[in-house]
Parts: sequence; C-alpha cells; structure tokens
Amino acid sequence: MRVGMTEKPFYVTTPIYYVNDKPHLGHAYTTVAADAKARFHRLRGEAARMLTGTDEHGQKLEQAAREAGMDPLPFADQNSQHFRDLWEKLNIRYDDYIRTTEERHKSGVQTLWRLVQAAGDIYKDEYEGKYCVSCENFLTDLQLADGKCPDCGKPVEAVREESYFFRLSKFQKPLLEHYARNPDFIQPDTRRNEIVRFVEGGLRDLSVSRTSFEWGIPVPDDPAHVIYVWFDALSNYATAAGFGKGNGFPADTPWPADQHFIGKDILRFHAVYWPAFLMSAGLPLPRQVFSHGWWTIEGQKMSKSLGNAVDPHWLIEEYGVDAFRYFIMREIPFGADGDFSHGQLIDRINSDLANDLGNLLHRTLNMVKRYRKGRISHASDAADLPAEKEFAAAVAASAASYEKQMESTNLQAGLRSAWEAISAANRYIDASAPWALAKEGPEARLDTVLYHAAAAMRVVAAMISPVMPGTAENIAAQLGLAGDWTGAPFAELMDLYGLPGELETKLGEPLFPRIEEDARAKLEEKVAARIAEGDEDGSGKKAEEDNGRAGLITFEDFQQVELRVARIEAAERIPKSKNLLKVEVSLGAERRTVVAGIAKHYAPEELIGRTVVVVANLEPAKLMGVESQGMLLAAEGADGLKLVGVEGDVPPGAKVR
Ligand code: ME8
Repeated sequence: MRVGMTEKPFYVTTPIYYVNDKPHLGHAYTTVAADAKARFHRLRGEAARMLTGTDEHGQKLEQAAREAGMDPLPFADQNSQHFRDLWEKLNIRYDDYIRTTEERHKSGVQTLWRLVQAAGDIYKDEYEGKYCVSCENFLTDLQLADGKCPDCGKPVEAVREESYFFRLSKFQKPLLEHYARNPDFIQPDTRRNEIVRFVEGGLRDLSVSRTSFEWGIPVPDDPAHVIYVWFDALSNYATAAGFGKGNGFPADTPWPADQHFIGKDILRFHAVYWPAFLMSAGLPLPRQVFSHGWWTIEGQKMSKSLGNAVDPHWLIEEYGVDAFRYFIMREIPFGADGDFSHGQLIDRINSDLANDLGNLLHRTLNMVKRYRKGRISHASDAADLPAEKEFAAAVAASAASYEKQMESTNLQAGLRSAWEAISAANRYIDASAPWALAKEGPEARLDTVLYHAAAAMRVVAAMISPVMPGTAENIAAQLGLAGDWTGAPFAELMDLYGLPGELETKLGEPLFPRIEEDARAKLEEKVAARIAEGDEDGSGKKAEEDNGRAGLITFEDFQQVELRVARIEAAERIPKSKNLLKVEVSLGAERRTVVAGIAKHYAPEELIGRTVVVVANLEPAKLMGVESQGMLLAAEGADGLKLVGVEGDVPPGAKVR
C-alpha cells in the first residue's frame, strides 16, 4: 500500500430484506454470518465495511401495505425499523443501512439502467407468462410445479403487459467464462455447479420492467414502467457504494464487494442476473457470492407457527445474544442446510459454552484469585518447561487453522478451531494441577501455569470475538485487559505470549450458566406454547397453511407424491446391516436403486420379478453408504412387513393414483 492511499475495505453485504415480513431466523442467520466475517477482517487489522438494508419496492410490498391499510412508504418505514431494531439487539456492527426508497439508491438504479440501455441491452416488447409475487419472479409454464411457484409453492399470477427486456441471453458465454476463470465466484462449489448447469442450459431474456402497478423506481424517460424489483434491489450493493452520483463509482468506493452473503433461495438472481447487469454496464463484478443453506425448525419447514418458536427476539431473551449467535454459526457448516432444535441449542450451551469455555475461564481466574489475590505475574517464558512449549504449540496450531477457516468463510470450522484451543487449555490445567502446586510449590511454577491458562483465554477471546463479541469483551474485562485489546496486531492476538506479564484480574459471574433439567422442561413448554400461539394469530394464515383441518391434506398435496409401479430386477443384502436390502427396480424407462428396510422380512432372491409400488419423487438419501432413490411401500401385518403390489398386468413406470 502506498502512503497517502487508503486501503479498499473488505466489503461484505447481506441481502436487503423485504419489508412485508417481520425479521425471522433466516434473516438473523445471514446477517450474523456477514457480521462475523466483517469482524474477523477487522480483527486482522483490515478495514472492513458491512452493508445491510431493506428491499422496499415491488408488487409484494405494495400488496402487503394495502392489506395493512397503509401507504407503501410509511409501511416500509415502520417495517424497515423492525430490522434495525433486531440488528441492534443482535449486536450487528454494520457500516451502512440502505433502503431502496432512498434518493441515493433511486438515482443510482436509474444510472445503471441508462448504462445498460446505452450498451444496447434493453429493448421493449411484451411479457406474457406467469409471475410469482412472493418471490418477485417471472416463470414460464414449464417451470411451474403443479401450477404453482416451484420455489415457494404459492399460486402464481398470469401476466400480460408491455415490458422492457434485458438481453440476458447475450451473457451466457461471458458468464460461463467468468465462472470458469473465477472458481471462487460462487461458493460453495455444489452451488456453483448448479448455476453453471443452469446457465449452460441457455438463458432467456429477462423482463426488467412492470406496468401493472406503480410502487417502484420509474424507468428513465418512460414513467409508465417501473423498474423490475430485482434490478432495483440487486443494485443496492453498488448504490450503497456510491454508484450513481456521477456516471460510475466515486474514487473512495468500497466496490467491488468482496462477498455477497445470501441464502440459496436467491442465488440465481445474484450469480446470474447481477453479474450480467454489471457486465452490460461495463462495471466491475463482485468477487464472491456465498450462498448458505436453509434452516428447518425442529425438523420441519419454517412456517409462521414454527417461526414463532424461533423468533430471534425471543431467542435472544431466553438464551442470550451470544449463545444464539454461537449456536447458529456452530451448528451447521456454512453453506449446508440444517435444523434448528431447542434441545440441540440447550445441549450446546451446556457443553460448549458452560462446560468448556465458561468453566475454563472461571476455574482459571478462580485460582488466580485464591492463590494470587487476583494478580497474574509472570516474568518471562525462558524458564518454561516442555509442558508449556507443547501447550503453546497446540494453541498456535489452532490459531493457524482458525485463521485459514475464517478466511475461507468456514465459520463453523473456525469456531471448532477455537474450541481446540479451549480443550488444550483445559487439558494443560488438568495435567499441571495448579491446586497441587499451590500446596506444595514450586511457587514460580504456579505463576507460570496460571499465566499460561489466562494467556490461552485471551487468544480464545480474540478467536471467538467475531461470533461472540459481547462474550469476548466480558472475558477481556475479567482478565483485566485494556479496553482496546483487540487493536493489537493479529499475530500478537493469536500468540499466547501476547498476554502482559502483570495483570489485575477480576473474576466475574460464570459466562454461561448451565440450563438444568427443570429449566429445560420449562423451555420446552414455552416452545410448544409459542408454536400453538403462532397457529392462532388470528390472521387465518395458519388455517391456510394447514389447509383447514388438522391432519387432512388436499388432493393437490396428495398429488405431490409421485407413486409408480416398479419391477424388482435385483436385490442384495447391505453388508453390516441387519435391516437393509439394496434393491434395483425398473420404472420402465429408468432403473433406480432403492434401499429398503425389509431384510428381516424378505430374502433377496424371493424379491426378483415382483411388482411393487415406489415413491418416485422422494429426495435421495444415503443409507449405509448407498444412495436410495425412492422408497418401496409396505404394510405391517401380524407376521411382519408385506410389500404393496399391484393386481393384474401393469407395466413398470405406470403412475399409481
Ligand atoms: O429475498 N434459512 O428478501 P427476503 C436460512 N429482498 N436463511 C433464510 C431462510 C431460512 N429458512 N429464510 C430466509 C429477499 N432466509 C430479497 C433479497 S437482495 C438484492 C434482495 C434468508 O426478506 C436468506 O438469506 O425474502 C435469504 O436469502 C433471505 O433471508 C431472503 O430474505
């Protein structure tokens, strides 16, 4: 870096959230991840900039405001504030908050439009097709799933209106080249492969304006059209970076973004449309789009009632902000889907936070208090024994892997590395037995051990600070560190011997009290009550979700299950499994492998040639290392399981209705 030039900050963004909805667990998840990443970069001494905000235009918002009996802008004002309130409670340190109704954004979007238009990539035509208001997405009939939106499952609208189109088709090749040249552009890899396949399949030009409602940014020089809400929304990352004041970015812009954090639901918009718009306008592309997975709640798809049981405000009140932040970052690999379960959260609080982390700090400072009146005093590391050398090496190894993992956004693995240091410290204390040293000496060795244990706490505090900033500060305060302790160079923060030799510690309350059985039972009751309360919010929405009566499904629901006749072609036992058989079935045109739990009821040989019924559209699952691509139907009788078959001569592949 040259003197006088400022370094471009590491620029991290979250999606801008729709303000028709209250902030929920999914929103909190992305935002905490982005915050943790930005904090990690700041910890490393880099400048970092985090952007979040709200998406306030479009048909969905216009409708939601109307339903609430409000004008769109005051409605957006009110709901945008709900997101800000949650970010404050969640300790999110964002540098900018963009609302798409702000002037700086509107003018930037129009500037981008003009650049794309000047490049010859916008033309006027008519759009005829389907539109999902909930996803704000154009769909063809072929994309629909049983007549509904394939992504959110909601009904779609038929739309026919004059529209401007963006020549997305022109960008197929440039996009594929970009993905190939920048293998990290889309993360994780599985998602990149999905997008590459999608783009390889061909791109249709994209409708980028609407004429059937008004709530949006007018198309320059043609105000009967409002700009498509995704063109508008995606531009936020650039307009918040100053784009549009002139014809481009200001000199001190943080653009290009280093990482766009998003959920997998909106990857196509970010990994296909957004770079294509930027390419067309001749602007630099973001460096990476990181798409994370989706949470289910207690094993089920998130819904309004279940959402109530994981309302972030409530979770923060019950468990504390850092336990919540820790859990969502630690529970699933960033990028994968996962399940949010209160039982698991309580287990993690008790084991990782109370037992491992909290206990390490408490026992260490408790001994410093009892044996040394709270003072840590350690002259040098010259006299340290092999035990200390080994311990220092273990901490250094975990610090190195921590940095590597956090750098590549493996936030879960980053936390695991911090816990390796915690375990090493707990083992070191057990092995060095300071309580025995306090009785029998030598005195100097007691000082050495207490110093090393406390020193590990400081490294751990630094490592967890991006995910648990409040806890890190609490630890630092108990250790007696100065307020600006995180300002030290990163290498020093990760170095055991970065702890000052003389310190006045202040033992505090345990960081994370254990949640004992009776408290756990009470929490479970509260969760059940919240789910029930979510069912009865009076909006009638739950009734819609459950289709009226508990336990009943509609004919359409039933039709979602694809049942087909199949002929068993081969079957064999799965080694080491008492219950499972690997069965090869023919569905007429295709062959499938199905793992069936019938080994105690049928010998493989007696299955060959049988006609059975399979669930043909079940998500594949791996069982004992074999991928099962469906399920055989069977019924339980007095003498065991009986496979469901079909009477008469029905060919394999026939649909069961
Ligand atoms: O899509 N698990 O806004 P949105 C994990 N305005 N994350 C989840 C989730 C779940 N079950 N549900 C939602 C929009 N999310 C647009 C974005 S950006 C230019 C415009 C998270 O309010 C996830 O990050 O519907 C997802 O991408 C985001 O919420 C969608 O928020």
